[in-house]
Amino acid sequence: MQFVAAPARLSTVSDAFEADFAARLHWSADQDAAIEERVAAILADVQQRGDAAVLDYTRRFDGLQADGVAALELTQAELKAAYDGLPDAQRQALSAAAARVRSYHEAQKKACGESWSYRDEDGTLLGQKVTPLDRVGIYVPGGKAAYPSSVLMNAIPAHVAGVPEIIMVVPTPRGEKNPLVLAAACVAGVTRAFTIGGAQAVAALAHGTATIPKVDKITGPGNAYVASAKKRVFGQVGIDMIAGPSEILVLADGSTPPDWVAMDLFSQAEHDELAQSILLCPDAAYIDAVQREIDRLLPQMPRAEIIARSLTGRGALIHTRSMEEACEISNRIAPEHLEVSSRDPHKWEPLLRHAGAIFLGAYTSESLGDYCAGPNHVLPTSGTARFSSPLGVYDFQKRSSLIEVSEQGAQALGRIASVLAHGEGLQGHARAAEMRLK
Ligand code: HSO
Ligand code: ZN
Repeated sequence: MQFVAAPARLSTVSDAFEADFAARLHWSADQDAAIEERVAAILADVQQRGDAAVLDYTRRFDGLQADGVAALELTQAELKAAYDGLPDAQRQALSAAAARVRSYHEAQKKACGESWSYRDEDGTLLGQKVTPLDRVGIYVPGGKAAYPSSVLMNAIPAHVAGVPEIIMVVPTPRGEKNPLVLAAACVAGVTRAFTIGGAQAVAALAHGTATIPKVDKITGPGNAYVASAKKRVFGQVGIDMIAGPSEILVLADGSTPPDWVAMDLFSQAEHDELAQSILLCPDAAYIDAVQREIDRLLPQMPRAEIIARSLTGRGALIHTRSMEEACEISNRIAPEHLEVSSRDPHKWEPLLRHAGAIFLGAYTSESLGDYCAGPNHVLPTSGTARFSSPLGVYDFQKRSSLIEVSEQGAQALGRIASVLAHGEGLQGHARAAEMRLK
């Protein structure tokens, strides 16, 4: 079967550019009313019947029979055995990736995850106390999107944050376990793991059952059912983000071998036919060269069909007037992954404001970031990098303000508070402040 990957060819000088650009970029995760209804029913059922409901859905959706939910728990010994049983190359790669992801998140914790305080001139102490969450749930998809790397990217920052209990759930259709996923759970410091999934697993984590502990926050990717369930339990528990299809934007000055760039575009396109791969470049001949490499390389790809659909449906090769203009357009898109494939990436980086992760220079393939560079691969998608950040240690921590007012401080603050409290008509507030005045 021959597939054709024909990303749209756009040019900023064309009158049609704005319209073409908007049409390519537009995408909405349509809320499927049937899914919403089914998820609502599952959540209610699990909340009411607990373990019994979880067992029923696991039997029905995953074809997995068990006497009780306890039988669906994976023991630490089983996780360790999966790790020990991996082929050497996989075990070493997993450990090396985990070590780098851990170091990165430790640095992140040092830089922005520590408590701080100061005393003002009255001797009043003010500060912020940072504490880890008590217990978090990590959702790991099963089946075709079972990524061991995502186990690392969710569990390691939680572990580094100091979360004492990390509960992993992973659907395991017909009981077929993915050894790399179990091994990743072992390396990443997962505390308990259950072979359950779908909306029923999200419900169990959010509300707790006799067997599944109730958590404070649920992170991790999932299908439409999982996404809908996470949205619904938000408020009851925290959630990370609702991830859309993967995206890559390559900003190229024409100095990188075009087959490297073509393969980088494939790397995200192969995730999903709704994934988005975009090239921005001021050199028209280079864009032609990348398209030629796309045509040449596609037939070699096992996932050629998905790549072809993704590139043809949502991909774009955009000719710009300059690199500066390419940077502006990139900011408008706010991609999940942004590769600056340039001889001089540091010249352009200051112009780039919105992106989940920025990969500088020809050697920094986005795929290295997906597995082992160190930074998190759970990133804002669908333009949400305009206002949100990669998953990090900070997602598994919270902050409490600390205030210790000195006797002297109470005099100055008491007068201010008293005036404002009277202004709000709140006598109790005013008098509490005034009682401390000398
Ligand atoms: N690129 C994905 C993460 C991933 N890639 C996992 C390979 N495995 C996030 O957008
Ligand atoms: Zn990827």
